[in-house]
Amino acid sequence: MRTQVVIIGSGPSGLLLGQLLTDAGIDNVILERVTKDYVLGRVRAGVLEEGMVELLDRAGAGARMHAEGLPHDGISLAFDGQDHRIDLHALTGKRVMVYGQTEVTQDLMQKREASGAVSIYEAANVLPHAFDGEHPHVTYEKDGVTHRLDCDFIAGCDGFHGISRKSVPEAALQTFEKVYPFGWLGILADVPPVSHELIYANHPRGFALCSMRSPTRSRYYIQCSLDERPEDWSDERFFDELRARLPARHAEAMITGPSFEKSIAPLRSFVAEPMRFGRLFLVGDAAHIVPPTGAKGLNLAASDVHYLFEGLREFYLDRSSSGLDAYSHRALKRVWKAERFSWSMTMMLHRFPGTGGFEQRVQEAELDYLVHSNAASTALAENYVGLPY
Ligand code: RFL
Ligand code: PHB
Repeated sequence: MRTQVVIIGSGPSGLLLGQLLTDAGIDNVILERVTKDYVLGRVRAGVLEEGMVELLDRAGAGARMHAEGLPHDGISLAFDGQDHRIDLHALTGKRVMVYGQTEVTQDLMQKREASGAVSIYEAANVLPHAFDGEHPHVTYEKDGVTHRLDCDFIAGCDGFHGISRKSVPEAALQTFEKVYPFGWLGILADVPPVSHELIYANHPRGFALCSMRSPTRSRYYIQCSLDERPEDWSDERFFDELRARLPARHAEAMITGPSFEKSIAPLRSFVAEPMRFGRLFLVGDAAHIVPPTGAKGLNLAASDVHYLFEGLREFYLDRSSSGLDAYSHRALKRVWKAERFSWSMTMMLHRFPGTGGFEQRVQEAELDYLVHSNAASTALAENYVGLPY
């Protein structure tokens, strides 16, 4: 079998790239290791930048997001028992959209199905080959039979643990990594959110985040140590700890209820350079990871897709390789700015085990400066709503 672009991974990166290519008349096949339901069951990001909203519209997958998503004009930083609102819209003229990654994935899957483009789920042992030459191919197993897909290009959209990055010779890859000494324990519960905007809280007991998926569904997180287990956290214990980390007026107003998802995510910063090896391109989490504090993971995947799609479109429609040649450099420039922002939000909002009094005072000074300086608030807002592509 032959196609123009093989996409490894049916997460948001792979699906968005696939849809843009299909709409441009560029043939592509998606190979996914697990089932569709498994992909849809993963609860992850919730905040979309305007750039991503525009890309979903361009892919024709934005209708439900506009109907059901929640546009937000601001966020709150809570510390010292007080809320401090950052007016994203007043400071930048932009807003963010709160709409779950699960919904984005579902909308893109539906669109792909309607377009008739091929996705192969439960494809085992997916392996990219010969991508350093002109004629790459990908092999995979389905129902015990080995298949070969010849193609022009391979897009590695297979996340941090995928095979694409691992297939690149080690000497060709430079990696940068920072692992943080804590995780986030997150829950989903069908209770109204405590506030209609997100609250990022820095408290002596640790960081907390109040987010949401809809006016009746809340997504809450608390910083936890890496040896915690979700099963040791009853809903009651979770909500007690969350309330203890919030300003009194939120703690008192919080409506609690049974959670239906509870998990711990470790926090990591990671970048692999470059993002292109011959005819293999790394996209999204396959190339980089950010801690979730800046809400950037999914949005970076979208900007990578934008740069790669433009490169492929130019290659097929304008017969020019310049966009593909520029892909790694263009994507990495934006990736590193989001890495910096996510790292700085993480450092500013969490309590670090073993931190001395000096670092603690510096953190307090930074928060105080941030909310009282128009310049500093604007810098945060500009990064939070997303830097231009
Ligand atoms: P994904 O979503 O990981 O999708 C990759 C897909 O590739 C498949 N795959 C393979 N397919 C074929 N062969 C193989 N060998 C394969 N190996 C893997 C996988 O099954 C999967 O379907 O990557 P993508 O598309 O680049 O999208 C990136 C985003 O998912 C990611 O940046 C965000 O979800 C990160 N992230 C968060 N970002 C935020 O902005 N806010 C959050 O709150 C947030 N929470 C999270 C997160 C990521 C998490 N991970 C990675 C464990 C919470 C978690 C737990
Ligand atoms: C979420 O809603 O899951 C969410 C929102 C903002 C973040 C991280 C996660 O910074």
